[in-house]
Amino acid sequence: MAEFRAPQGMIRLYQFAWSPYCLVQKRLLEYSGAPFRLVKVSLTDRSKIWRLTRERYYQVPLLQDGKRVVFETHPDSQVIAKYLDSRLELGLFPREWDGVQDLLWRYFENEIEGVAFRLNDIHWREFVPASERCGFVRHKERRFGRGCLDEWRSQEAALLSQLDTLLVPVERMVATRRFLLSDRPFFADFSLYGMLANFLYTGHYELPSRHVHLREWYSRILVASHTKRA
Ligand SMILES: N[C@@H](CCC(=O)N[C@@H](CS)C(=O)NCC(=O)O)C(=O)O
Repeated sequence: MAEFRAPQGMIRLYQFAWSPYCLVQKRLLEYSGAPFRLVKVSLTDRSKIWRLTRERYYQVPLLQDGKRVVFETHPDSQVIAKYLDSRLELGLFPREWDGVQDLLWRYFENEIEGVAFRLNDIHWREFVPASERCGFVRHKERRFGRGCLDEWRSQEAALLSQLDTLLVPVERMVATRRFLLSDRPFFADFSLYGMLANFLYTGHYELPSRHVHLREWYSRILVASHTKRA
């Protein structure tokens, strides 16, 4: 686990508001009921993260808990969530679902995220601060090619239909359960929530109307709060 000593203080989540991966951890912290603080991170200047991790990481989210600094170690790791799960006893990774949850969060944080963030990014001018717009476009075009943002706008209908199809297995999962795997949320529920909260961030979109159980699940996970089990 990537862990270094840092100044005293409560749980801090270093993030920017529409990041799907930050939305996962923010909802998870809200669910836990533990006091925490959000620390806004610039899209382009990651020097704060770089310094806190002694030049080992520059992505968000990053968690600081008193003297501990916790961050991911590879693209599909869940170091922060597992740390919070054990620290706050949330029961998000029950042994009987080991492996299944790994498959689910990989699907959510790659397949679903890949379509959802493109749809949200179509509306980038509405949420990227003016001072960061150049850095934002530069970052996207370096990764996805020149003109990618306009290209995604031209593909909006196809991307929405792709997302609708990618959510069919999820709709079937929550057709018979209150949450994805059980009557209470596990980590996979928060993982999916973050990807969909990013998609819904600007208010331009709604969850597909035919996925009625998914829409009910979303209103449940949005307000779920942890109750200590006897
Ligand atoms: N697997 C990581 C992914 C984190 C990630 O990709 N964060 C993005 C923001 S959504 C980031 O900071 N990308 C690097 C950059 O913006 O320079 C996680 O779950 O935390």
